Amino acid sequence: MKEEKSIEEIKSEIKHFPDAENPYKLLDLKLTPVEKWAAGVPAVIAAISDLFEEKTVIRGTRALFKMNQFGGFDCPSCAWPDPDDERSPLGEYCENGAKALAEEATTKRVTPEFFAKNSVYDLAKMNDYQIGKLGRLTDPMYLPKGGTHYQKISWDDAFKKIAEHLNKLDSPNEAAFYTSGRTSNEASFVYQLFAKEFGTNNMPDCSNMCHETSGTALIPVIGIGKGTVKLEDFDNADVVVIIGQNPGTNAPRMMSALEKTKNNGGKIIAINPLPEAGLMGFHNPQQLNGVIGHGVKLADLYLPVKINGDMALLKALERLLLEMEAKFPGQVLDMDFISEKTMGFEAFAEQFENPSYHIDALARECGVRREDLEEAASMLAFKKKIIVCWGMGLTQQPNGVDMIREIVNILLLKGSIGIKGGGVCSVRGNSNVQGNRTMLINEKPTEAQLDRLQEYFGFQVPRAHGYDVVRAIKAIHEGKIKFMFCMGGNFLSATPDTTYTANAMRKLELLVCVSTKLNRGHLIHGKEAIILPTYGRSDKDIVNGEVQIVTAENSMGVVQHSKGMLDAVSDNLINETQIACRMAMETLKDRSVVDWQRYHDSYDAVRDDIEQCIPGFENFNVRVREKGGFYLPNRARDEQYFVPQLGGKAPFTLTELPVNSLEADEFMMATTRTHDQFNTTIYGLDDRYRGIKNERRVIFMNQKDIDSLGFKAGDKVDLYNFDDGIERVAPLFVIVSYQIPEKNTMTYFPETNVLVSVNNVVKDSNMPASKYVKIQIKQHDPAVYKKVDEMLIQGEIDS
Ligand SMILES: Nc1nc2c(c(=O)[nH]1)N[C@H]1C(S)=C(S)[C@@H](COP(=O)(O)OP(=O)(O)OC[C@H]3O[C@@H](n4cnc5c(=O)[nH]c(N)nc54)[C@H](O)[C@@H]3O)O[C@H]1N2
Ligand SMILES: Nc1nc2c(c(=O)[nH]1)N[C@H]1C(S)=C(S)[C@@H](COP(=O)(O)OP(=O)(O)OC[C@H]3O[C@@H](n4cnc5c(=O)[nH]c(N)nc54)[C@H](O)[C@@H]3O)O[C@H]1N2
Ligand SMILES: [Mo]
Repeated sequence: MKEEKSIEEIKSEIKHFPDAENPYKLLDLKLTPVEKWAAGVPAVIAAISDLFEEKTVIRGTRALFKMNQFGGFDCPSCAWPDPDDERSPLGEYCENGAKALAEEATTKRVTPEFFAKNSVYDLAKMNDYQIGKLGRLTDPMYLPKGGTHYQKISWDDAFKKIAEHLNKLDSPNEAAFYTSGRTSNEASFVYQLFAKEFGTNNMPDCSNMCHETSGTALIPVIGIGKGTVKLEDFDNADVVVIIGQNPGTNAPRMMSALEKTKNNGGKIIAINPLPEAGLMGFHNPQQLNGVIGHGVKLADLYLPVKINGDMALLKALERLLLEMEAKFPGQVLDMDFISEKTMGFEAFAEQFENPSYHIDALARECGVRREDLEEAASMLAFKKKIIVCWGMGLTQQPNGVDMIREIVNILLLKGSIGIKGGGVCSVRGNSNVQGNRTMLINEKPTEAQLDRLQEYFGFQVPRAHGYDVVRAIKAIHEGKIKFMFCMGGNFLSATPDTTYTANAMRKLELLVCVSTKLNRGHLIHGKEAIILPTYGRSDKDIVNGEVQIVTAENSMGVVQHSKGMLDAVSDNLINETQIACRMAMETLKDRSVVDWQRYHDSYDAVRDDIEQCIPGFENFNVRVREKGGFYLPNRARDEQYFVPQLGGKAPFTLTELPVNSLEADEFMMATTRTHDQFNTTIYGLDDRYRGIKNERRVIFMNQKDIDSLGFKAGDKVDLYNFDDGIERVAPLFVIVSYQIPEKNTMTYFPETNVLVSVNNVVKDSNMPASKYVKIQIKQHDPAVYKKVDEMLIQGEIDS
């Protein structure tokens, strides 16, 4: 296999290598019809052709059939659950799962020879798409102070350097330990235990950008920070509401669940500024009628809400439900449930005396016609089995916590939580992000959790809360964090305010990234940097000669095992659990009271101790080997027992309507995902369902706004944000005319993260509000490049 490629060779292989003079040169955008159906034949073809491109056909297809099967491995893509009982013989995978697998199963390799040939400076000129296509990392690499090239380092020496850096810090709180959401339960548990024994709760994680808002919202109102439905509830639901989520792209297997809802007579309401293909219709690729038939129409009602208009919309629905209850007493609201299981109903109902809560005012505010709001309310009025699903469209709004509590208010009115066919469904993102939290990866663990660890292990656990993602970025800037360890992820590209964050990362004394593939986060680095290569979910993870199982928790609280089956691309990889153990042993040495070697040698040993420290894992090693795994306890779901401090009741929450004002020249921008990416991993350059081919630097706009600015579709523009009085610019985007509410725009992340101020955060959860960014749109001016932070493209500049 030829591996030592030069940049020149890569250039010739990868289409559209950026031009150093004009780094943002546009590709050749083609518009195709916007699709009204998700999945189906093109999906399967696209999936398979992706595997071909990666030259991993046999490896890939063999693996594809093991993915999400009993005894197989868990798809590394999203966190949507697998059916508890039957698994499709055609494979429980989707187009995007196949793409994720193709990225991971690639046999292309990024070797020490490759790093010797290509400087960090040159590599950083590539974009995320190109970097991702280089292949899997094969060996630990080290970038010395002032170095231009990453060099091979032995694992022993890498751990020595890490330990040296950690031990010379003035305080353990000068270190931060980030986690992305793919890390297994076993690795997560060991990793957080090390951070705590080292002495810090600085554990920012991708939840801080994803569903932190959901947890923050739910714990005080239903007593648990997770959803309350099981997959089978979708079979029984009367109505499923999907708000701020794009299932066709980001949780494609959810489409099969929605299809069952429809087949059983349930209805779907979709609330989204964009009429996403996956909300409108579905062809099931795993059923013959899906392949050749007409598919299923999904949304019975589509409400084109304005960005951040959801609160007004939810309040309108509540007001209408209260009015209907007055007309049909006892038939619309569940008064028994309200009186027995909730608190604060009177104050809740009274708020609707506020004149700004008049239906016409609320309709104007959310941008949805009054008739449509009335239709939505009447679809809910006489039904009880209601599921509300949400995603980033709500959690990444400044008032996301309030909006999710407003959803709970509606479900409390209807008595719909903790019943068959009803409940809350926060659709998680990364495949084990929920499990990471269950394993105590959290910058603010509860006292009870810490007490239990302290009691079991006998060391003094740190009690002070640590930094979340946004606070960590600021702390790095201020010199309060000097060492950062990233267990997976792409911290630089995933986080907001890219220029600001990049400048922070350069100040770190040491940045360590445990990764499967090279990404931008390795190239905008600290004064020293280390890359540690590891296994992906589909790889065989061999310890003491045996292929191991690891466990993960899906979006519905099911813990299942996963067993990789592909031969690793290099024999110099180490699994994440062993990496954490070796870091712990080398750093803490005799200071430690934990038997790290025991964990290092056996995942079963880790699971035994998880069982001792975390509720719900009784008999873990036995139960996890059972077909389909097991559900973690969830009293809200199973017993309608909500907040313990309130005697198990759930309180109604009084929230406020946000004030959404824009200046005449301002537009609201939400950042979203294409159908061809997994977060910062860019599989391809299309967004097929939205009709975009071969370009990511596009901005979706309403035709009226395009006209009022004097532009035409296809015009080139630069995007600006001026939060906190700082000019932020994302150069060279192409205007696409789209069905989107006026004054609203949509772009793709990570390209527009540069426009999201680090101070633009969600109240209470402190997540970046990356779906609520005020921008100005100006005609493209080539002089803009002078304003762009060239360091992002051109490598290190001393700070
Ligand atoms: N293939 C694939 N799968 C993935 C991922 C991926 O990148 N690729 N990422 C994974 C991760 S980590 C996550 S968190 C999930 C994310 O999955 P989603 O939550 O679906 O994420 P997004 O694509 O960011 O955007 C969701 C939707 O919010 C809508 N939206 C934007 N603003 C508003 C608003 O103000 N109100 C409403 N009602 N809607 C709004 C957008 O139009 C979009 O349809 O997917 C997971 N699965
Ligand atoms: N503007 C804007 N920003 C956003 C979002 C948005 O909607 N808009 N979404 C946010 C959300 S929801 C999330 S979850 C974050 C995601 O933030 P992250 O989780 O940090 O980012 P990913 O892109 O998922 O991480 C990809 C990298 O993980 C590594 N990797 C993949 N598999 C493995 C593995 O098994 N082990 C290890 N160790 N490494 C692995 C690879 O090197 C790959 O390059 O981004 C957030 N950022
Ligand atoms: Mo996420």
